[in-house]
Amino acid sequence: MSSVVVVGTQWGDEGKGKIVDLLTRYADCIVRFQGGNNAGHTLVVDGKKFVFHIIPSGILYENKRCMIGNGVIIDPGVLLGEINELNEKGLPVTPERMIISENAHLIMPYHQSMDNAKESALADGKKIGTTGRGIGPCYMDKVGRTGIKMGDLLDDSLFRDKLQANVEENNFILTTKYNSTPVSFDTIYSEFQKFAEKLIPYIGNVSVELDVARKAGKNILFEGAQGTQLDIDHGTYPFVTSSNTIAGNACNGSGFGPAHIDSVIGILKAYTTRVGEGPFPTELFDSVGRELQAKGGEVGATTGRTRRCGWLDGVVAADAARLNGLTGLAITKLDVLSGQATIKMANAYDLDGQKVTAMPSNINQAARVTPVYEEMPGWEEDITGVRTLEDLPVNAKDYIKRIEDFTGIEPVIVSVGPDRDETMLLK
Ligand code: 2SA
Ligand code: GDP
Ligand code: MG
Repeated sequence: MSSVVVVGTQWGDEGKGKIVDLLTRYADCIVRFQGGNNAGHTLVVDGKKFVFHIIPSGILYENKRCMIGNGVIIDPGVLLGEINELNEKGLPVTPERMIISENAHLIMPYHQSMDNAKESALADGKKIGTTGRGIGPCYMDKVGRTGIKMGDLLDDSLFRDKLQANVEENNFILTTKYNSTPVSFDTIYSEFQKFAEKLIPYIGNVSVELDVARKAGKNILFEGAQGTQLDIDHGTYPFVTSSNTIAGNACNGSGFGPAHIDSVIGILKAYTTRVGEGPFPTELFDSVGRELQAKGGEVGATTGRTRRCGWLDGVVAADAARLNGLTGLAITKLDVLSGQATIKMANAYDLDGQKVTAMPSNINQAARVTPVYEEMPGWEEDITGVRTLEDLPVNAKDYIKRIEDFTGIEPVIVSVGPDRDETMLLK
């Protein structure tokens, strides 16, 4: 295995949590490199469900090192809540098991206030449909060089000064532009002193640790969050999240050199979902869409919002193959398609009478394209109990083959249920 990156190929919620959990058995270190607690990664082990927002999914295994890289943004209250919840379930999270980069930025209460104020102020059609977790404003401060880093918790006067300036600036905007409630310096300061006490033992240099691990021949697994079409540069901008979600950011977001990455696994849901606003060419508004939503349990793992559903989009999959340099595919939720008489996959878009084979970067064009579909016969059988490719119905096998031929990427995992065991490892 050595160094493997796992990314979502669509709009997130492809089943990354499940696949990362599965691959963790071969890994020594599991690294989150972008996003924050907007992510919701669900794992089911022996019928027990876990949802992680910040902590790498690998935490369920013993003797693994979980790492939160510099590219991640951290809401300390949420992180401590997640740590406590795991402790209560008898899965202790300790500094021996987890390290947090000193360079990871903190999501502050005013980031959440700004996220919600900005969204409320946008007209329908312009709203992004954010998770309301303060993601955009936190990354704005990071890029604007005013952000507060995890490591600043170790230096009280630095933390105090930065907080003072940020509270002043954010309160000005919150009150004058958005007519919203200001935040209190004193409340935040005292709350963060308590957070610091608990989190300081976890803070360290993730890049140095990764280097030592790599040189010692350890296997490293990078866990992406959200998906390729939500990438700040390459996604359906502005209906995206505020980080780079593609595989290249595994390096930037953790301090690991690109030449040391060995493979990139793209998680591809057998159909498509999107939560939040923005273009979704293969979206279904009919009973098939509703069936996929219900059967797939397509509800946001963080916000509980209903996910929009549609057919598999080959254009999106091909974009993901290129943007991430995919070396393998993990096809998930194939079981959800059982019972569909006909299955469709978009193999191109029609844009004003022209055929296009990549997502247009112009957002109005992306919203206007119509999918060009190819149709395949479906299968009736429940396939959740199937454990080898050979035992799948022939039409399900043909569907997998078609995805492979279209994307040029070999499937390495097929998932037929949420549980760790409901999986076929093909390699
Ligand atoms: P944000 O909050 O600024 O990152 O929102 C910007 C857009 O990114 C989308 N986004 C997501 N899409 C899918 N899954 C995500 N995680 C949760 C989940 C989402 C949930 O696992 O289900 O519970 O609603 C995620 N996080 C961000 C978001 O919907 C906006 O379109
Ligand atoms: P992530 O954000 O990519 O980790 O995905 P989420 O956890 O947000 O959403 C994926 C959902 O699908 C979760 O509820 C998983 O338990 C579930 N899931 C994952 N793989 C499969 C599968 O193969 N079949 C079915 N039916 N559910 C799956
Ligand atoms: Mg999710």
